[in-house]
Formats: sequence, C-alpha cells, structure tokens
Amino acid sequence: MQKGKTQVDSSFYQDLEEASLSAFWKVIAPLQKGGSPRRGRIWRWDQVHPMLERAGKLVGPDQGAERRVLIFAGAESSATTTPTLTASVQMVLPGETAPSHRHTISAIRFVLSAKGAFTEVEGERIPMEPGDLIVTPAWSWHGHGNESREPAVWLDGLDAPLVRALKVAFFEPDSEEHQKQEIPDSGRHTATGSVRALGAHSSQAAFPVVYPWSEVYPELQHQAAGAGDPYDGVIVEYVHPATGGPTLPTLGCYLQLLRPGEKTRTHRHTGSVIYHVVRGSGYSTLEGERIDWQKRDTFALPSWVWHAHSNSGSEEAILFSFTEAPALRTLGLYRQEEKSD
Ligand code: GTQ
Repeated sequence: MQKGKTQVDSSFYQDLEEASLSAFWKVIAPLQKGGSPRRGRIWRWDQVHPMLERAGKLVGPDQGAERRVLIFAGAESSATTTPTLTASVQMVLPGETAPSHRHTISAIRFVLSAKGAFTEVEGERIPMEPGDLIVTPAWSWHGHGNESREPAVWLDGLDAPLVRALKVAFFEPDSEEHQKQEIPDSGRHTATGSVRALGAHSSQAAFPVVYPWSEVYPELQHQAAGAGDPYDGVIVEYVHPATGGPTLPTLGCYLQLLRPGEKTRTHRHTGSVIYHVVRGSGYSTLEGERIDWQKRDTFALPSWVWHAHSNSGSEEAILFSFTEAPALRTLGLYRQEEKSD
C-alpha cells in the first residue's frame, strides 16, 4: 500500500455495507467535528407564563395528560432542553391531582409558587413552599395535588435524555396493586437536607430528600459574607444527606448569589447547566454571546461552553441551577478549563 491519501474502490464500500460493517475513517471525522451545540438559550417568563395559563384552560393532569408540563425545548428535540437534561414548568390548579407514577428518570422540583399544594413521594405528602427543592430519585413513586385556592407552579428538572440514551428508561403508572401494598414502616420516607431518622434508609442512598428554602437561603446569605468563588460568585450545593455527595448520582443542584455589580470570571466545563433566575436581574455571557435575564427566566448552558455571570441590578441576584456533572464525574468525564483574561 502506498503512503498518502487512501484510494478505495467504491465497490469496497458497497460490500462493507452488505456485511453490516462501516469504515472507521469514513464515519468518525464528522463525529469528531460535531460535538455539542455551542449556543445558549433563554426562555423568558413573560412568554412562558401566558402559555402555561393557556395550557391550564386546555388540558389537565386528570384528563389524560398525566402532567400539565411545558418543556423548555432545546435545539436537538422538542422533548429535551440540552442533549442530557430536560427542564420544564408544571402547573397544578386548585382541586387537581396529578396521578402517582414512577420512572427510572430522576426528577428535581424547584417550587416557584404554591400555597397549600403538595407532592406525594413514596406515599408521603410533602407541602410545597416557594423556593423549596424536592428530589424524587429514580424509581420513587410520586404524584401531585393542590388543595389551595391558588395555582401551584414549579420548575421540573430531569435526567431524561441521559437515561433514555443509556436505554434504561422504565415507567410504571400507579395501580390498585401498588395502592394496596403496605408501606414498610411508619416513619418518614423523606429526609430533609440536614437530618434523617436514625437507622432509616440504611440499605439505599436513593431516598427522597427535601431542601426547604427556609434552611437553604439563610446558609447562602451566610456564605455571602465571604469571598465567594471567582467563577460562580457565592454558591452552595444541595448535598445528599446520606452521602455528603451530589443531590443525585446524575444531577447536581446549586443555589448561587451574585452581589450587586458582581461579575464572575470566565470558565468552561463538561456538563450542561440549566439556570433559573429566582431573584434579581443580570446577564450571562455564553461563548461570547450576552444573554440578559431577570426573575423567573430560565436559560440553558450547553456543555463545554465558555461562560460568566454578571449582576447588573442593584439588588442581589439569585440563580438556582442543575447539571448532569455528577454523572460525568463518576464516569471520569468531568473536565474544566479557566480562561486567562
Ligand atoms: O411530575 O412526575 O416535567 O413524570 C416530566 C415528567 C414532570 C412529574 C415532568 C414527569 C413529571
């Protein structure tokens, strides 16, 4: 064989195809160039909220829709926000219930507005308060209800695209059989972020956890007296109470605060991030593109995109975020790089 460019007869490729084989040198180059999307996206609350209200008049969770959920649709598909994460908003109106089910997809819920609404996880009613984070790990039963006079609205975060890509997505609706099953003990099945019943959940770390805003926010403010992180400002991680590790094996959740005028340095890392603006206003620069945001907007940062955040307002800016980075760390695929500017 001669050195230099490969000269291959076209009948070779036809015969390869018939043998269900493919030539590495033909298929791999586009994949190496491809990579992940480079542009950030933002969903503004002044556009999202009216659509949610309209959905409220058209479909209901107890009319066959299962959940009244609007997905923040990313560039790749209408069912995913980034290639690995799904973020969406859910609304449960007074008197409604969203039926219980379970799936191997894990979910986190960050409550936007609720007064007297609840989510029921593993048979336990968890009241929802604005700013609470409620975690339903893979395969835990969960349904929702609202016995108040006000709509309950929250942000859902799921590892759905990741779980589907791994071909391990399973789903089970509630059944009479499950309803009849006795819950094994009379204790709580849900832990708060800081304490749990002694001896509970000893066999598995994947139990539902609640992180009340009333506990997390004071801690964030406490941290704000310190220097903060150059790339993230003042930031706290929602740690799993049993492991001290990430919120879930696949999802890490964070709450961060940018002080008025604070501007972070630029870095990039593997793992996409969904940000939700809890309070304040500012902008983020994603791969050089400025995205302005304000309260209740949600924006997505693709994996390996340069980014920095700024608080351009006169009050504190607070961002809630979640990422699949814990899964990448486990797999040895987490990597970050700082920009020298
Ligand atoms: O509340 O159980 O956003 O099953 C997507 C799928 C929420 C939920 C979503 C779900 C749920």
